[in-house]
Amino acid sequence: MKINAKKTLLLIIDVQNDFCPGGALAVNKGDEVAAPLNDLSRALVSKGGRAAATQDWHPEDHISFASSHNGKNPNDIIDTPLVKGQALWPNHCVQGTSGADFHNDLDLKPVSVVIRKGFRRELDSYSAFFENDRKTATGLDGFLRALDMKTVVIGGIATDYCVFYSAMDCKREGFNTIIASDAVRAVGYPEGSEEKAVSAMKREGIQFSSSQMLLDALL
Ligand code: VGL
Ligand code: ZN
Repeated sequence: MKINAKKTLLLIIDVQNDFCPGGALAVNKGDEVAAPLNDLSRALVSKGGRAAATQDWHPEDHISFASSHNGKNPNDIIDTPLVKGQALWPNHCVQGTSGADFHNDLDLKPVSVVIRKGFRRELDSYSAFFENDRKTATGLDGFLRALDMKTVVIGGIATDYCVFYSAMDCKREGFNTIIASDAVRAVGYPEGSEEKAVSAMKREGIQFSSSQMLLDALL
C-alpha cells in the first residue's frame, strides 16, 4: 500500500476528556488513541498532508441528554422533531467545560481545522460530515474538496458511534476511507455494537490498517 500524503487528511474524532477514563461518557481506554494519532498527524503534516479534529460541543440543555427530558434515562431512545431514534446520553461535552476539552495527550499542533458538532440544542451529530438529521452539513466535505483530498484516515472515539457515522459518510461522499485500527476505541453498548459497526464499515468498502502500516505507506 502507498498513500500520497498531500492528498490525505487525518480525521481525529472526539478525543475529548468526557470520552476518556474519568469522563462523563467514558470509553474504556479512550485515551490510548492519542499516541498513534499523534504519530500519524505529525508524519502526515510533515509530508504535506492535513489533520482535522472533531469536537462534540453541546449546549447544557442539549436534546441528546437524558436530563433534558422528563422521566428519561441514558440509553433510552426517543424521537425528536428532527431525528427519529435519537439515543439519550449522560450530560457530556458541554460547551466551554473541561469535559469538552481535547485530551491533554492529543497533540493539536499539527491540527489545522477543528469541526464542532452537535452545537445546536435541537440537533445531535455523530458524523463529522452530517448532523443526525442527515441533512445539516458540518462543512468538512467542502473543506476536503477545496483541498482536493482523496484519502481520509480516521481514528478516535467511538468506533461504534462517531467514528462509524463519520467513516460511512466519508466513504459515501467518495473518499478513499481508512480506519487506523489501533487508534479507535468503542462504547460497546448495546452489546455487540462494535462488531456490528466494524462489519458494516468493511461491507461498505472502508479499509482497516494499523497506524504503523499507514506510516510506512505514506509517500
Ligand atoms: C459520541 C455519543 C454521544 C461519540 C458523541 O463521540 O462517539 N457518542 N456523543
Ligand atoms: Zn455527544
